[in-house]
Amino acid sequence: MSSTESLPSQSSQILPRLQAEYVHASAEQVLAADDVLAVIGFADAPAQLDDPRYLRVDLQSDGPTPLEVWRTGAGVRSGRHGALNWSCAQDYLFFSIEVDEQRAGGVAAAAEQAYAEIGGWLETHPLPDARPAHVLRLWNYLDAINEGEGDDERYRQFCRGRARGIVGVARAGYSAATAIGRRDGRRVLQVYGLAAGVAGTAIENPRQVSAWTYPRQYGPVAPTFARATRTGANQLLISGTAAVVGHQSQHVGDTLAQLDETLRNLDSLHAAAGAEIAARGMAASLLKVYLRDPNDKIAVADTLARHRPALSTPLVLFGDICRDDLCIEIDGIQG
Ligand code: 3EB
Repeated sequence: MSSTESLPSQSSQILPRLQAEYVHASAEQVLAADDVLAVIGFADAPAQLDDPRYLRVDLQSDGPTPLEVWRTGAGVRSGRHGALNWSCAQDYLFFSIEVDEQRAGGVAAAAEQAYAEIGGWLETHPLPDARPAHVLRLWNYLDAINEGEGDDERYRQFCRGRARGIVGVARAGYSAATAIGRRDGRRVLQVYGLAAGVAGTAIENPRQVSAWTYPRQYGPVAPTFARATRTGANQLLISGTAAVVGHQSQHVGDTLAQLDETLRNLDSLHAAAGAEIAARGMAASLLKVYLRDPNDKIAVADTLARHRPALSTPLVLFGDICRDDLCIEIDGIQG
């Protein structure tokens, strides 16, 4: 063990802020800068680029769709570890992996494999000086997430495999996450995430039962995520948040009522994350709204603008929420 690893002050080390923004530009142009840690494309963005910092998630939007760009500071390095792509700068790591479901033996096996590979890569100590990396945030995208009846639903199968594979990723506890369904017919599980040399703090929402304690009715294995992660830079990484109170979906069939319930959950989560996070609030956050029905977009945008005029314009993407009775979910990165 090196001398720095044995210092108890490790977790109080300063982590610079992650800058996340939506950018209207070509991915190639954005990736030319060496302070760019990651670029996530949606909709019409290129399906693939020969750069480990880039991932396209095939969720549609309407109108011109920006790229999501994460910047940390100059000197970004990047590479591949088996099927996993990574980049690193300023004590942050970005990683992404795509697993073909058929080759893995189904969606549960694909999830187990994706998480096992992330865990295996973390064990290689990808940060400089072999300092341990802590996962702060995970995003999961899979095709046809609500397909299958009861416990055969693909989301529930995904949860089974994730729970088996995540052990080596979540040794210190679960991090914030999102799980959303694509509609591209491509049976490839996509997982990407953020890790850092400074551990985050998991935050739960007092209005909601912790996801990993959901009762049996939602599936054989509960989802393994925290409601948010507060980072060492005191930024709140907000999980996909929906109209779940306790463990139950609220306002089934009413997207605007689900939106308002989601906003109440987001307020409650910010309050639970501490005074500094609560004071900064959601106004400076990069928000993403996932909508099941594209026809709801205008009403949702209008309601958001009226009820929360201080918020920046979210990126609205059309996708399936992991419970079939939810029509809307919001996630975010506090600036
Ligand atoms: C919920 O509150 C809504 O399985 O990783 C939100 C965020 C949801 C993440 C996941 C699921 C996940 O249960 C669903």
